[in-house]
Amino acid sequence: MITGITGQDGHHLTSYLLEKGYRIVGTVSDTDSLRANEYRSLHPEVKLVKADLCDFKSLIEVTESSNPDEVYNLGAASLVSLSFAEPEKTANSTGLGTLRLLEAIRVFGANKVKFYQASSSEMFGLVNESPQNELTSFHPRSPYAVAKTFAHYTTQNYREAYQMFACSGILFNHEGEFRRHEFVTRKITSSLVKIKLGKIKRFSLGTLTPKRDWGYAGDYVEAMWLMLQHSQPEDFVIATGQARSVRDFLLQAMKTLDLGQEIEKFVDFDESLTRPTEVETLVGDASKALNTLGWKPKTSFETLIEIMIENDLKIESKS
Ligand code: F7E
Repeated sequence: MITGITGQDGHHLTSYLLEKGYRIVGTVSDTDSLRANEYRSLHPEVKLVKADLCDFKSLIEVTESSNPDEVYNLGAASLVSLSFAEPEKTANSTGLGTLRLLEAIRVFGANKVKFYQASSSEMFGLVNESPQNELTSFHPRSPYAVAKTFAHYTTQNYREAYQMFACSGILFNHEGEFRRHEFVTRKITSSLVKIKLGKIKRFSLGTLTPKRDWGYAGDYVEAMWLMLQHSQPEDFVIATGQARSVRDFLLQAMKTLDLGQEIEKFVDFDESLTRPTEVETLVGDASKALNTLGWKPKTSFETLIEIMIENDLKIESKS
């Protein structure tokens, strides 16, 4: 069972698990939404069931009816910037939603179900060491990160209190062809592609200095699965170990599209795209995942950008 199945990671995880012969049930809050219909057209063999992380009854029902062996909790209000405008909604779905789901699983078979929680590098926030690993302390800097931290500790508590196989993957930024346009990487690749095709002349960004550890989402879903096949439930950092700034991403995307290296030609600064509290630099140390699970990222920063640009070129040339 996968919550948030119509999101970026849901798409990649679906393909990965179907290849392994899994039968998948995905939960969506609205079975008729555009995203649900898009998802269905790509994965018609997956059953979508209406359930909402903010509605405990629906989670009890879907857990009982689908009787899952593994649960991947990918559902969340995942836009950090939006969480400042909607802090309560974010805490409800991203934070309390995880608690509701764990409670539903506890009621219906705690001993059998393996639970994966999508934790986030945003929990490290104002970091006190670099790179960050599983022992680095958290200092969340947004309502989103606070909610994810609550969900992370709740998962740990259910593991310890009820001996559940519940673990968290602390995933650093991961991007790809299914990334939504609100996130900076997709905004950059799709806008530059539109510029290349002559559809727009310029676009706006917030601050270009923050650094992130950007990997490919297709590589990261393998780590989720590996965590649930491990002999015991443990938390793992999943990252590439390399930090690049938003500016680095922009320049590499411009290079890939042969658009030169003059950022000012295409990009305006927009103050409204900055955050009340920013996370300056995140970079992960995934050596525990390498040593314990044998996981390591396969896709380079340059290839990730190529994948995203190729995909945007296909979409934008058609429309
Ligand atoms: O921002 C800066 C922005 O929104 C990255 C989510 O998947 O990864 C993601 O969170 C950086 C920030 O991702 C724009 O200020 C500049 O410093 O793409 P983002 P994020 O906040 O790092 C973590 C691991 C998650 O868990 C989250 O769910 O880019 N930035 N200009 C901008 N960001 C956006 N969105 N839009 C801009 O115009």
